[in-house]
Amino acid sequence: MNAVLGRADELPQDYYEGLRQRHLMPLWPSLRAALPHGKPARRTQPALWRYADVRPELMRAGELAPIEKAERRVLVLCNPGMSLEELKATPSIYIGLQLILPGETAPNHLHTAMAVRFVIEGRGGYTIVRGEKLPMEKGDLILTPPGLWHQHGHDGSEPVVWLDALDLPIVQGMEASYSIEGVPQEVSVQNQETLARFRRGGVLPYAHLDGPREDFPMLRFPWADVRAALLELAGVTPAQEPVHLAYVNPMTGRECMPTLGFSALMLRPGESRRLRRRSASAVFHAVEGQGSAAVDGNFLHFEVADTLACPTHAQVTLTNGSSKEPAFLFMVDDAPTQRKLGFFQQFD
Ligand code: 1HN
Repeated sequence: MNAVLGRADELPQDYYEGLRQRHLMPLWPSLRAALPHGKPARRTQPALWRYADVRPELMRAGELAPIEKAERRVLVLCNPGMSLEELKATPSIYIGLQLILPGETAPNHLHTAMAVRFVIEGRGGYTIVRGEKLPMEKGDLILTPPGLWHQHGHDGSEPVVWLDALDLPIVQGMEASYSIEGVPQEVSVQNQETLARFRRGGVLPYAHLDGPREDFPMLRFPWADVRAALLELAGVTPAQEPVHLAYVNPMTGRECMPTLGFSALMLRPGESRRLRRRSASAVFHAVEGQGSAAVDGNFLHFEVADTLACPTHAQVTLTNGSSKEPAFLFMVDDAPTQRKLGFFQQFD
C-alpha cells in the first residue's frame, strides 16, 4: 500500500488557515515527511574536518579570545548539511576542539548534557571531575558525566588541544540543557584512585560485588591501555572481523555513558574495512595513521587528528593508507540512545 495522500493545497483555504490560527495541523499532508518509507530522511552530510585547517584557527582563537571571555575556548565542528547555529556534527552529536594555554583555567561548572574529552595534543592539561584530578595525555578519554562538577587546568608549557563530544543536541532537543557555575573544586580524591580501582576490566574491588552499582566508576581511560588492548585483540581476531573495543562501565560491562557510545578501532596494515551499516550516526577521529573513509560513496582522505561525521544508516568503509603500520580511530556514536529508545538496528 502506498496511497497518494491529500495535500494541504487541496483543502479549502479558509479551513486550512483557520486550523493554523488555532494551532492545529492536519497530519496527512505531512505524514510521509514524518515517516519516510524504508529509510530516514537525513540532512547530515558525510563531512571531514582537517586538523591542519582547524588548528591554525584554534591558535588564533588563543590570541583573540582570552579564557576569561570564553570560559571554554572551542571551535565547533558544524555539519555542512545543517545550519551553523545548530552546532551539530550529527543530529545527536556535538563535537568541538578546545584549546587551553599554559597556566589557564576553565572555571568549575556542571550541566545536564554529558561530555567527554579525547586529547589531541600537548602535555600538562588536566580536568577535575568529582574532586579527582585527571591528567590528560594524548589519546586519553576523560568522562564528565551529566551533573558532575568539572573544571580544566594546564600545568604544562605548550598548548593543549582536545576534542569535546557532547550529547548537547539530544538534551537541547528536550529543552533540558542548563548549567550551574560553581566555586573551584578542591582536589579531594587521591591521585589516580579510580584508575587504580577499575582499570583492569576483569577484576573489581571485592566490596563492589555486594555494594551499589556505580553509574560512573571510571572517569579516565588512558590511551596507553586502549592501544595495547587493541594490539593484543588484533593478535586473536580473524582477518574478516574488525579490531574494535568499546569503552564500558567496568561494573556493568555496558556503555560508559547513557546517551553516546565511545569505542576505538584499529585498522591493520593495508586493511580496508566495510563496517556494518547501522541506524546510528557516528563521528570518527584519527588518532594514529592515515587513510580514507568512503561514506555513502563520498571519499574522504584523513590524516592524524582529522575528524569525520557519518549520517544515520550510512555505508562506511574505512581504509588504512599504510601497508606497514596500523591506524587507530576513536569513534563516537548515538547507538546507546537508539538502543534505549528501542530501535537500534544493524543491517547486512
Ligand atoms: C562544556 O562544558 C565544555 O566543560 C566544553 O569543557 C564544551 C559545549 C557546550 C556546552 C558545555 C567543557 C561545551 C560545554
